[in-house]
Amino acid sequence: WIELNDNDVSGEPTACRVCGGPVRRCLDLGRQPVSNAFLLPEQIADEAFFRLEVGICTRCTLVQQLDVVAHERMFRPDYPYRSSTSARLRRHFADVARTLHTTELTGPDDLVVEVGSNDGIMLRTLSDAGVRHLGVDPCVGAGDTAAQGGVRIRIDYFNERSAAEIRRTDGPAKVIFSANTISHIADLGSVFGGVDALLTADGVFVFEDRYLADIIAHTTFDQIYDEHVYLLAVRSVSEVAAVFGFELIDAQRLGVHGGSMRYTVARAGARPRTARVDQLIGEERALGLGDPATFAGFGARLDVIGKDLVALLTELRSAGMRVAGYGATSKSATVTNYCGIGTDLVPVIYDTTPEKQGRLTPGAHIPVESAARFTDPYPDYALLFAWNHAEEIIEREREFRDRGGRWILYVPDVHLL
Ligand code: JHZ
Ligand code: ZN
Repeated sequence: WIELNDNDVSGEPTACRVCGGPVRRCLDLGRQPVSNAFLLPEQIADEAFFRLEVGICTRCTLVQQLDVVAHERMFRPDYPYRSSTSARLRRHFADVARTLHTTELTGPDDLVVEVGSNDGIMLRTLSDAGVRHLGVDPCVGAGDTAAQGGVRIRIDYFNERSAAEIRRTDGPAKVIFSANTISHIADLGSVFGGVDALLTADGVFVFEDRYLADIIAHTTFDQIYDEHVYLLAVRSVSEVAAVFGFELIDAQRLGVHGGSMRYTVARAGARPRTARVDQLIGEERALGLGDPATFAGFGARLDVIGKDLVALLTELRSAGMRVAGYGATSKSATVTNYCGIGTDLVPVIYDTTPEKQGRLTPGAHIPVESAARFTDPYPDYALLFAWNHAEEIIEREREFRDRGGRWILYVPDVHLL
């Protein structure tokens, strides 16, 4: 498994993964596990850790991890995350599908390919509508669920090789879509190479990802974990696209995952660029998103959150209160491991995902139990790791609060609900 990278502690800038420019280190979140590697007790001895450090390229402004976990270790056949556990996301991706269908997939035989199709949350709607489609995802478990829902799946990584094969068998794609996957792929050259091999001359590559400006504004430091190799913004995506002969032609803000952006990319010069792109780049400049100093403030704020959270949990334990976690998110790996929160402070985390239940969380080794057991009996306090689904979860579990329970949230600061 992975070792901390000891030869990489000199503080010297390393080269940007995309443009080769100098990378300034700006944040160190310490020793972290593979965020979706939920463990059986006998697997603890073999657990892997890496150093989670983030830097910013002073040339193209791309925010990137310094050490990257190999994708085969992250996106394994038994990768447990399932997009469809959230009703809000099911609605969101049904809307995405309908929009793509009416705006881009207008020809009778147009093909759409999704990179990282997970359990088919988006393609299901297009499949039902009879649109020619293919989901590409290396995770067998999620892919099987998608296939059972009528979605055509290729269990594979998306890159030049797989894209060229798809083009041979299915022809070019009018749309290549992806949600919360592009930032997970360290080799962006392989992604754009794949898009180049597969996309029609006037097609679009549309992808969604958490937005750096929202991460900074709300201090959602837990969005930084192994899978999020890049924290994308409009300026950096625009630069990255240009490196590979593409152009960012539109960007649209989205509310999901605590604030995201939908990027629309086309071959350079193939489509007009909307005014929104330059407008957003101007706003990012005003926010200092390309400036390493912005991250110093972010680091200071996240340390306050961490200290406040541990202080609150320690106080509740001393007072004999029962505390439980809710939502065994990938994000929770960063929170628990950075703050040193283990079973002494949070003895259990409830979660609806069967693939995570009966296992231990990475690094912190907190047992995950079925969300059905949350009521049995209710804890006094519930730490909401799935804060991005707060509305949905608090509504479903409203009896918890009715009976005097309180939710603990830690973004944008530690507070009770
Ligand atoms: P959620 C994952 O992040 C990983 P995570 C990945 N890197 C990424 O970018 C995003 O998704 C898209 C549970 N839950 O969505 C289910 C309940 O128990 O915040 C999940 O385990 N009850 C690809 O893992 C977790 O919470 C509920 O009612 O941070 C939510 O995970 C709901 C709605 C969820 O993503
Ligand atoms: Zn760069």
